[in-house]
Amino acid sequence: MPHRPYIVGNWKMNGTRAMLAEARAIDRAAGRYPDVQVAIAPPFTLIGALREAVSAMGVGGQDCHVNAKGAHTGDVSAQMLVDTGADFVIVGHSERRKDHGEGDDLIKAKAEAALAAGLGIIVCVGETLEERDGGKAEAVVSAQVTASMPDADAAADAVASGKVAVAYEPVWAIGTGRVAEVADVVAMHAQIRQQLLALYGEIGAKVRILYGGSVNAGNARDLLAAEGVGGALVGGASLTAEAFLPIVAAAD
Ligand code: G2H
Repeated sequence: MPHRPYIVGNWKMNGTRAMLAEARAIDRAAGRYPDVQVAIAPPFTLIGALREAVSAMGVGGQDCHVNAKGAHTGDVSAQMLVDTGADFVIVGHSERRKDHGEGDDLIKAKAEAALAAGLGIIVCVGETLEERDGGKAEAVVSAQVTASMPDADAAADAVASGKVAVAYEPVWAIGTGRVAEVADVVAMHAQIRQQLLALYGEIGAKVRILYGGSVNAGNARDLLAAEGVGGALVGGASLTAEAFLPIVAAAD
């Protein structure tokens, strides 16, 4: 792996202040795994409180607007995420692509806005079941990487310092309990790596490529041991310390 493994909890639209206790428990344990980089992306409403509640792990947003400020009701900018204590932001999650009609151009603009604000980024890509069954998975993911990753001139410093990650999340594996075959994950990560090297040059080796989609305590060890897997983006199994910590331990 190019860097220490990166295990990121994506709480999605889950969590009130009562869940800060889980975050504290995760944080205390994360301190025992210094070789693993642990982070949680809670809903916007909890970022500030989470930042104050934890010390060993990173805190991130799940989305940001492309603009720094303005008349965009309900949106949050990358600068606002920084201001509230976030270190990174997830962009292009398939739930944003599907539920909010986000396309690659917008995702790329968000990624570049986040980097300009000083945030790390996790750019999500992944094919639908129909695309995989139709033999198009590689082409779909390739097109997403090409069109949604930030340009080299916008991203070089962040890439070189390990602040850029890609999450390969097959849409059909998200929240379904269905996990991709390890061999398919390895093949897709290798393809993404080649694209990153072509895009950023040799520093493209520093981009961590995470797997996401129904990662849990039972499958994490095999997935994280697979060639080219630099960590995991974890949804449902990140909501409690009991579920999340075995995944952190599996990365150690
Ligand atoms: C994929 C993943 C986290 P889950 O969306 O990004 O969620 O682990 O629940 O499939």
